[in-house]
Amino acid sequence: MVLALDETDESRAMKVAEDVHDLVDAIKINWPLVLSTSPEMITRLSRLAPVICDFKVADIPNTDRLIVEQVRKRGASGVIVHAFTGADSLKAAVDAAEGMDVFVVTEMSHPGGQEFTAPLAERFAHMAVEAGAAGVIAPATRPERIAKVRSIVGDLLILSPGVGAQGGSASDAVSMGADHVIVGRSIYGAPSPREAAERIVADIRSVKG
Ligand code: NUP
Repeated sequence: MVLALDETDESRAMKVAEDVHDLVDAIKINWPLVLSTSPEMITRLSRLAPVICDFKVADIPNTDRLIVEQVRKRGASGVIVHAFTGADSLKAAVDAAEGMDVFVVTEMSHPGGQEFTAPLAERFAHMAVEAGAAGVIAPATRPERIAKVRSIVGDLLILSPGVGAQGGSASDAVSMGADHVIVGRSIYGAPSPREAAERIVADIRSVKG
């Protein structure tokens, strides 16, 4: 399970990370936390768990390269990028990542994800394979789409957001082929983040063994 730490209060964010770090496979951080604190958070959190920077990098190849290099220098283990910018941008991101994992967004989990990303999701999945990405992002809110993406990406990693607050279920996502679910508000917004994380881990174990 990947914790989406979109908490914007620095001390609360650190407290949640410290409380659950041994239960998670990675901590995913997005612009809200980086902008409310500093990029130094990437380095601090990476002492607790591998950090994935969900910056949805989507620019020309040179800018993608520059962003990915900085993410890597801060100590992240992964970065999330968009594919709609084209194969050249995606290749630049993968080349700049060196040992870091690049995850490519396929179909987004929110309702609006059906407008533009869903019709192109399979193409994005093929692009991820061709570019040599480590994995893709596919929606836990539409688990049947995870299965479709799995049929394209083979043994690439699939990370699935949309569990809990967006209505998806961790066990459904994993049954349909997700390697890891991404969970934010249902954990960091819970009265006991650790208990919430334990419930999700138990739900995943119920189907994964
Ligand atoms: O399609 C996506 N859906 C999504 O929710 C791609 C994402 N990267 N995310 C991110 O996952 C989103 O930005 C947030 O950080 C996390 C889900 O958080 P929550 O809905 O569990 O709070």
